Amino acid sequence: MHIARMRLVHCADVHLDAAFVGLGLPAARRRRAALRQAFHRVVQTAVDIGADALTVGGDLYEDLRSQRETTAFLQEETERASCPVLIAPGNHDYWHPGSLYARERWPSNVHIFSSSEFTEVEVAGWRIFGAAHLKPKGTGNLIGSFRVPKGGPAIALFHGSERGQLPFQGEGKEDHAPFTESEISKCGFQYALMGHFHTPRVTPWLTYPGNPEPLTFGEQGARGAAVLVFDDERPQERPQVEIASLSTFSVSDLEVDISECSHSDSILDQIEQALPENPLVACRVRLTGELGEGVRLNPTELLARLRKEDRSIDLVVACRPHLDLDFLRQAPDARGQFVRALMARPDFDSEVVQAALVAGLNALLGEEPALL
Ligand SMILES: [Mn+2]
Repeated sequence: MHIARMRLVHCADVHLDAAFVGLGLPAARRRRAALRQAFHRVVQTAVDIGADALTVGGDLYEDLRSQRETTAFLQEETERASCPVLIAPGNHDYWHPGSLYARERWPSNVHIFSSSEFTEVEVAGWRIFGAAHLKPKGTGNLIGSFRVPKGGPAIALFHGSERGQLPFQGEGKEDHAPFTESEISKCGFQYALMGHFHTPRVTPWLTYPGNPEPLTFGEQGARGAAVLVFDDERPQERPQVEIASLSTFSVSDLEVDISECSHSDSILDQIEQALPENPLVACRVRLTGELGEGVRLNPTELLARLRKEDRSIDLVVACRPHLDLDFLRQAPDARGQFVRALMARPDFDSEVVQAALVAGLNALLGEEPALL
């Protein structure tokens, strides 16, 4: 017998313990704390709405980086959900005998799928079928050859790349467990609860909730978990899906023109003025314009000064150096020879040759990697 409605909270790609490469240690630590807060809020959402289950579409944590504390945190939080918690491991938290999933004890309300074949769990009279990644890469199509056994409406829960969406999800997103949306109904599923793509996406057949807390720059827009309401009195109707915004940080891209800066301290001032006051906005600052004559710019030094406390800041140096090429090409040493060789190239104005010019001159002058 079915209970007419099923309410689920669905999240994925929390990436607990992520490295946050390039932000500096204090900021990265703060961001990892925010990942935990995000999952805490996901659980709280399930508690608040009295969800029938909390589903996790993989990449809950990062296997290679998982810390001992992560286990205790997850055990406590999943128990607190006080509803069934169904976890379908992904490529970052793939199930293997040494994984947290396999070697730790989990509260009795937690079900971790441990086979790459779909297996069934009943939730409030509904059938949820989950499958797991068993390796960090090279997982093939999990859904294609599966056929849902006869019975009531069935919902799939797994981590995978819907092929039609790859172009939307940015470059560098690996094709883990690829499948196409049309396979969902072909297998006999009514709907699929997904993980892997970090941009939230809701279609009539599937939901990618996205990561509940931004992991890299460019991940703009609301981040959180999906709240889904299924109604079996209208099985042909799609579930109602809402993305609840739960993140602590937001990410922002700023452009700062440093052409008017007359010394390195004024570059620092200029950036600081542009930064939002709210320290929970992570900023990627792109420096543009042309450096004034004699003004030195050392991005490493600048970042160290900008990252007061645990602020999440990154710098992209896209400004042109001030170079007196007429003077430099006449230098009677390796510098002159180097500049003349580059100037003779037909692609001298290209970005890559300009970057080589600056890097080469820095090297010849025995400077740290920095702009002149
Ligand atoms: Mn993934």
